[in-house]
Amino acid sequence: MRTETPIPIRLADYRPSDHLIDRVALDISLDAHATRVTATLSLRPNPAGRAGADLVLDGEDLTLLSFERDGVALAPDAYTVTDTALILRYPPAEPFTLTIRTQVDPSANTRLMGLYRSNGVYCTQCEADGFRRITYFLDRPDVMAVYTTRIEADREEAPVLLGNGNPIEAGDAGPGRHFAVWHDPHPKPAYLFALVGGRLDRLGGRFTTRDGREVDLGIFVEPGKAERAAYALDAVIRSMAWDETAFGRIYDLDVFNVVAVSDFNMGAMENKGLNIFNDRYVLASPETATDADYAAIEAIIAHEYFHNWSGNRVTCRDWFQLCLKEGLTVFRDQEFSSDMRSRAVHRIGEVRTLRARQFPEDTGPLAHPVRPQQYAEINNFYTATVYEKGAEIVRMLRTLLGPDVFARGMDRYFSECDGTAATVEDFLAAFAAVSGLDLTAFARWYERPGTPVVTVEGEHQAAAGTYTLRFRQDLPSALAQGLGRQPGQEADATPPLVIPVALGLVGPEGVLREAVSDRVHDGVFVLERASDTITFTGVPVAPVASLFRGFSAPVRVAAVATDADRLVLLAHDTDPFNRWQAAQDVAMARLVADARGVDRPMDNAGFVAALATFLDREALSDPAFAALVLTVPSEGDIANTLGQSIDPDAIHRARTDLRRSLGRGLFERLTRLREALADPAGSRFSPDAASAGRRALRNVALDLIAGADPQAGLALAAAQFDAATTMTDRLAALSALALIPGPTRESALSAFAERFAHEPLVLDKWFAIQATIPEADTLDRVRRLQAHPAFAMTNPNRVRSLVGSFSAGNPTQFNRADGAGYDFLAETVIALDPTNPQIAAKLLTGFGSWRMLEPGRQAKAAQSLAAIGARPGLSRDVSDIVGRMQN
Ligand code: 0A1
Ligand code: ZN
Repeated sequence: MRTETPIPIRLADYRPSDHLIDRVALDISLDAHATRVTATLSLRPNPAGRAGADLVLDGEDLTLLSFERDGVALAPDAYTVTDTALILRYPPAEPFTLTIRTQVDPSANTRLMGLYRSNGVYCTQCEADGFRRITYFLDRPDVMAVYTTRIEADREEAPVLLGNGNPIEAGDAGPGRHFAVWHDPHPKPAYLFALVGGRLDRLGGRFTTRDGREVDLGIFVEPGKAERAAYALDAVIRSMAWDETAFGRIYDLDVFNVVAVSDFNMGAMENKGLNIFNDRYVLASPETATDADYAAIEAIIAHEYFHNWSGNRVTCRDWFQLCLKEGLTVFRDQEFSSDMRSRAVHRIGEVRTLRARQFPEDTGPLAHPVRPQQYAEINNFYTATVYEKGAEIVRMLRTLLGPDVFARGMDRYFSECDGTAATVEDFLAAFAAVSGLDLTAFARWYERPGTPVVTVEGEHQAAAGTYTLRFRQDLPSALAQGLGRQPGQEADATPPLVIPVALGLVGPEGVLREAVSDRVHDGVFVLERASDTITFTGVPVAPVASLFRGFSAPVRVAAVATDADRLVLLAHDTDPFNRWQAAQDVAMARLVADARGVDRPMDNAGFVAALATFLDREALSDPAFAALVLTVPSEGDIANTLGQSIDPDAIHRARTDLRRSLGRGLFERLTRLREALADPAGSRFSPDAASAGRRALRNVALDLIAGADPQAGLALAAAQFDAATTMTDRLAALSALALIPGPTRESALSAFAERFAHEPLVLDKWFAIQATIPEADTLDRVRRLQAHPAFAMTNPNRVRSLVGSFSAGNPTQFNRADGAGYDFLAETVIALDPTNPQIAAKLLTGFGSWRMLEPGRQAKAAQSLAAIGARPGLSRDVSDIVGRMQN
């Protein structure tokens, strides 16, 4: 029998809190097993709430030691303690003070929510609802208070004591103990509370804000690793400067600290003035971190810093508004990275991530609106839809309004909503006010799940010199069927979305600049109806339409195009995104045909010739872009394009065939390119985008060479593996070797493990590479690796790199026809659920696309899901996902 489905919380039921908390004074005495917390809360009834209502404070896994009101111990019959709350009956109608003493055991906290210990360091994680695991509180984001925190600890065990805001006092606290007091003047919700206590090294820096504030910067890491924090510190400084110029946002405290911990459920957390990070997004050195790691550190440091305004100064009224801070902050960090690196290359990366993670989510059983209407467990909504599609909505808004009006709208939002807990409506109201536009129809993007499909048909009228484009928008078919509609009916039955279509026409010689339409402004046509037609004049030759330039809307495009059309775009379009897309489309046409088992394989000669011309012209001037053009779509991309009756083995064969064919066709060129792109002897490592681009192209070339001729690939990869001076090159070589069975691979894997035996973050890469080998004995290998001394089920990074890589990154072996991959994931989810339900639920989303599979595999996946669902005592996190997955 399945565990009961948890009761959902609904947006429609939102009510303001009956009470408010203005000030919080915390006194926290750290102890490994018995940490004591005294919370003094200044409360008052909320005029917007219900007068005379009971005060219900949230609490979880707390031991209540004492409870006073206005300095007087409360009689036991004045309050009730339950598993989830402390309830004060008949609270005063005037402001009052509660003093609550609780005790918690940080060492027993394996969920990593609330106060816990990571490698002996005390740290906290309170978003979304972890503060209630520290003390009883109104743990909801619309209750905002000013916090003063006194932290006391053993001086030896925790010489560093950090809190939110600015440090105001420190000193001795009896034999062997010391204390620090932190005060945060900015009112904040409890989810932004943080403290850290531990033995940590500090890399310090300074930043002077535009308004003259001298900010002390500190990156705190495990002892001995401070030099690995240099890139993160540099990224903090660049983020602070960028937010001043790009968004006019200035930092507002005297201190900004970042702490790296090794046990963390997510990437990082934007606690006010005290960001806490998963150490993989802080620590970097050329020997241990890849170029992708450096880029991720830069992006996540920026993301958390940018939250200081989009999230902290303006926070969310309730958790349904999560996209208000997350979508906007992802948009802001994407803009930052685009300014720091190549905008075109970055945009392609953003879209690849969106399509790889968000599109499948939006197509499967876990689909939800960017602003959900209900949830059973909010921790399950930190999703690609809320983050990545949320960012696309903000981007569309900028495309629709233009950069200047958009900037004015952002300013208005920040000034109107500063210090408040806001909603998506507040956000849109700021843009409506500055633009004079009615954004009601645009707001549907927040409410409608599913990736829309836009069908486009073009027709050239040679005699008139005109070109017509007919557009239609539809709900994705699965959703439409869910609503009981027939294909084709959707368009009329559903209010349309507002879809910005950035577009242009391209002829055989280049972009047709004379082609104009009165429906296209600044290169953008706005599709606001279910269907619409636009006409260009000044089109003497049959053109190719370049549609959704820069991926101007998160939709799937259905348009008929020939290889020849696509190759015109690759050669002549001015939009780099669509040039890349054109090459991907040509590749995908072949992959899909092959995976579907067409009788006659498509000819690749024209494609190879076009790629050769492209490489000759551009590979050396923009290697990062060339690397993307040459990258064969992933097995996941192919599955998403096929959409149903997926056979992962057929997809793998198709991709292997195309890799081989392109590698053979371009073999000499790729070999020459690798030589031309080699670092000059003695050159120093730089993580900048240009150097990373050269490494990327060299390593894509290696992959194609190995695909064409495994023996040649083996020799090149083995040599690169031995000679590598960067983790990027060493890992690329190891990845190439991992695809070629035999003793060279095994000895390279051993050498790597030995060299990095004391570098857990590097061993994560080693776990991941092995978990993604597309061979029949990989599952056995993964099971063996679970017993490796460096593996630990208690550490989220280890679990993700071994088990998560297997389920999310190894389509043929996770989806083994015998169902053994599914059984393994189910076992792991069940084993992890009691200690860390959040990570267990995340792993379980590996089943997210199970309904797309061919019937045999679907049946096996359904069995495994049923086995999980039948376990008694599942967490809310896991039962929520398993329940939605089975619907
Ligand atoms: N707000 C963070 C994400 C985050 C959410 C929940 C967490 O709990 C474990 C941790 C972090 C961000 O967007 O970076
Ligand atoms: Zn965020």
